[in-house]
Amino acid sequence: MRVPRRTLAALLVLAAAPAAVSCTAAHGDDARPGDEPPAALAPYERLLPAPVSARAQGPGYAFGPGTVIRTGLTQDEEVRRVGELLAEQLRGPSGLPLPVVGGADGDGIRLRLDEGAEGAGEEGYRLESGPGGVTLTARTPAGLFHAGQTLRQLLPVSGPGTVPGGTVTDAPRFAYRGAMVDVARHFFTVEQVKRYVDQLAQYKVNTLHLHLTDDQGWRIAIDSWPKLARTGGAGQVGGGPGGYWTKEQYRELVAYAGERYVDVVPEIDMPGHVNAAQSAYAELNCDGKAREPYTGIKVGFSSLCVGEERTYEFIDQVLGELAELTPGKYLHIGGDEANSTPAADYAAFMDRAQAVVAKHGKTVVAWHQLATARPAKGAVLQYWGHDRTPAAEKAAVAAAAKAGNPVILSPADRLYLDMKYEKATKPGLAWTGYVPVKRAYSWDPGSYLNGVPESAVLGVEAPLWTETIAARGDWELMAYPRVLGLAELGWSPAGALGWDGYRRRLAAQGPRLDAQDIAYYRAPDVPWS
Ligand code: TNX
Repeated sequence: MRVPRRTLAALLVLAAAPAAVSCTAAHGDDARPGDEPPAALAPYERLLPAPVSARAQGPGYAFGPGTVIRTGLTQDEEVRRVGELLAEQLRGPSGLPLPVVGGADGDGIRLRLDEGAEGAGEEGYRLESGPGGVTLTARTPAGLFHAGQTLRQLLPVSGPGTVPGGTVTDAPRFAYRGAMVDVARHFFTVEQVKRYVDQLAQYKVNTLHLHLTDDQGWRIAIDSWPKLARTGGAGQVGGGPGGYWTKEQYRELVAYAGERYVDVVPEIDMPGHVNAAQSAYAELNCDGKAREPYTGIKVGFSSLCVGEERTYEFIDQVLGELAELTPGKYLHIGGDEANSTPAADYAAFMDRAQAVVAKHGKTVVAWHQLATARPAKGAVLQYWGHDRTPAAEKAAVAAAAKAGNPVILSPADRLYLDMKYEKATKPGLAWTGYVPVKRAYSWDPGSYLNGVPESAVLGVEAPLWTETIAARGDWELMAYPRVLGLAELGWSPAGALGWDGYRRRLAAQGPRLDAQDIAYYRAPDVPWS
């Protein structure tokens, strides 16, 4: 068996480790309920996601009133911005002034862009801490941003402190590490979503997928079809007032996410899940009659009119405006649960929808049902099956992966954040069974789907469907702590994964989540302090 180079590097660090050196690679898979609570982890051992390698060595850097953040000699605007954002993030908990200055020499936190930094890739970094300061080195500003998030975890949750001496060398396993929010079933404001972006970016999640439309609501303003948002966005599940985002608000969210190196992937779900659009525009129905607004939680009853040319003018204009608003390379076109669209119509519709995405210069993402039709070259399939998904469906995904279509893994019985943890969980659904924290984490994306090798896996994503989630408390209860498991599965090398180590790293995040006022579920098999 070939040992991936990064894992090898981690093992070498372990093998070479003198007593003072610790490594985050953690093995063993079993929770042992009757055990003594495990000893507290040292700072370099508790990083989450676990880095490729980390070792503590020598004295550290006293992070105090005199600390400055130095953004290097190159006067790079973006590096300057990364430095400013890091200062802002560190000022809150530490209470220090942390001025951001140019230059590279002198004590403090030093951000260094080094295009030759070996092994760092697009997002990797190196962090070195000693008495004179902490140096963050990366090939890209994104790498420096991730390094800064690691630095945050090496500091105390509150107050000034010492960054222990040592080195972290790190890079992600997968390029796509995503979280999805369904703002269609229940409406959420841009401010609420920004809060999630902040929380996720600190754990190196780099993609925010927005499920913007569904039977119950249309949440994004489209100039050429103004009633989509105004009429189609008026309601939500349960009948409360819905809402929608203006283009300005959407742009603001995209920019905010972008500054945190989180790409936005907007989704317009079709040809099913379109009742909200069909309630706003009669012409989107084959019978020419507007639908009633829908406030229930059934799926699979609506379909665009596949034989009608006006349908394609509609998707061209909607996707055109969305492409124009979105700097990222992906547009998600749904394609799931089209139970009211005959198979041949579905395939014909998806052919045209994919062509529209290409025409507007973007790459298609769709739920994995697209594999049962004709996925375009390069179209990304988002797998949301589970242990009971029919073998033929899985085989279609494997065949598409073999033909070159990348796969995002969102197994519903692992990564669906709307699944209840256990019987007593108040919000949530349970159609895949319960998903405790251990189950959400304990699987390997690189070998999960038969016939989908690691090289075909673009990454992982945890969707938060909101049929039963209407407020921040429930959102956070369902997302946390499971979404941290997603972050680690997406980032950490396979050799660093393992429940026993993970549950201890997770427990160590408890005080951080508390300090950020995140309402997480205190899973009983995690040794929270
Ligand atoms: C399946 S996943 C759906 C959603 C629901 C979700 C509830 C997928 C592509 N479709 O429409 O909200 O289950 O868990």
